[in-house]
Amino acid sequence: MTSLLVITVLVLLSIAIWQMTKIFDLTQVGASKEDSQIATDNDNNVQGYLMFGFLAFLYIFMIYGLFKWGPLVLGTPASEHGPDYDNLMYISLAIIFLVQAITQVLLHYFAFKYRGAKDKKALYYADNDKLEFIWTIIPVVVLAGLILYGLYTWTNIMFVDEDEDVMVVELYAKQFGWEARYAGKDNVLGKANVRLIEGVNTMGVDINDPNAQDDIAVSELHIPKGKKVLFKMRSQDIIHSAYMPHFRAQMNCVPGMVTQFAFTPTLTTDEMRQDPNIIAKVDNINKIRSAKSAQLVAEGKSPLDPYTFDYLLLCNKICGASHYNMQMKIVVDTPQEFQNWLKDKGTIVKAVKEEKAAKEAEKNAAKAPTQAKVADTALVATADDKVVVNK
Ligand SMILES: [Cu+2]
Repeated sequence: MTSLLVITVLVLLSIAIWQMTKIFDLTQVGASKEDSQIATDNDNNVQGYLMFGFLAFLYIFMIYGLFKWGPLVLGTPASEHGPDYDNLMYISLAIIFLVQAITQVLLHYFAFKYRGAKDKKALYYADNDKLEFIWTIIPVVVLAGLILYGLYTWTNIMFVDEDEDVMVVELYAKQFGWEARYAGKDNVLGKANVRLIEGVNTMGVDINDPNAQDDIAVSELHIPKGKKVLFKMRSQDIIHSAYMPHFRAQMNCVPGMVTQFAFTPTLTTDEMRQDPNIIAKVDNINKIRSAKSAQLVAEGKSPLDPYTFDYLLLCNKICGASHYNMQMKIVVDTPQEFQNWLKDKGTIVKAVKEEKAAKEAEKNAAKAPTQAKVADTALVATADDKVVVNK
């Protein structure tokens, strides 16, 4: 609503300025004034220097952006393939940065140098094969190199050896949250289908499937350091994207199909909390939080909790109103801690059976008092000689 109001005000303001310039022009009628449609030397000079002004703006904004937002980059990668991924990105960024820095200067300088002047004539210059060859072949070589390097990195990251000892974990996306399922001892996920979702079986696991018998559902994801984890992603409703930025991992979750991504975590949550980059980030966030807390306390509200670092699984597809909050905590444990954490988690099959039994018991309990009630009603009816039917 506020933005609509702001846009309306801006539109009205521009119309007002436009009308005022028209009125101003009308008041100048008859005065001696240069109003030719052809640019004069003065016009050309102004345009030429404006080009330089724009170049200065581009560079100042670029340097400002580097200092202001540069520290927001993700920092130390926490997965085995993370450094390869970062190298590819930094090399691509460095090339883009260098090329744009050079071409911007050339573009703006030549626009200034060859600005219009009264006695200057344009030179007719048909073509130059040598020049065209140079400015075609250099980008071709650089881009081909970059693409090949990208393809090589991509296949390395995405390749999962079927015989390799990997731990299979399912990530299930839905508006607006995540659930995870461990494949259990057999390391094979049981079949699942959205039509089987019922009660505690929120992921629609087929509890009659032999592979599903040892599957475990959790709402907080733990993974062991140094073990390759193969994530199988599903979605219940629309396209989501499983995004684990610290591990440099992202994969779309598409309804009706299973997608996958595998990586090996290299730093436990505790180790990552000791990382100088993360310490600096956490300090910065807590500085912002304490300023906000002081404000909240002044307003008589409760202050914010201090922030501690945790790995996160986020959704990276704008999937609806609460998309921003679609996240799940990830904890990287040492292998021993992970085993301890997992060992007392119950299976989905067990939870479904327990729910069924509880429902059954509830039904029986509900049935018993109803029978007693019927008997009472019958008694009342005979005593008062009235028919009392199920009030
Ligand atoms: Cu989402």
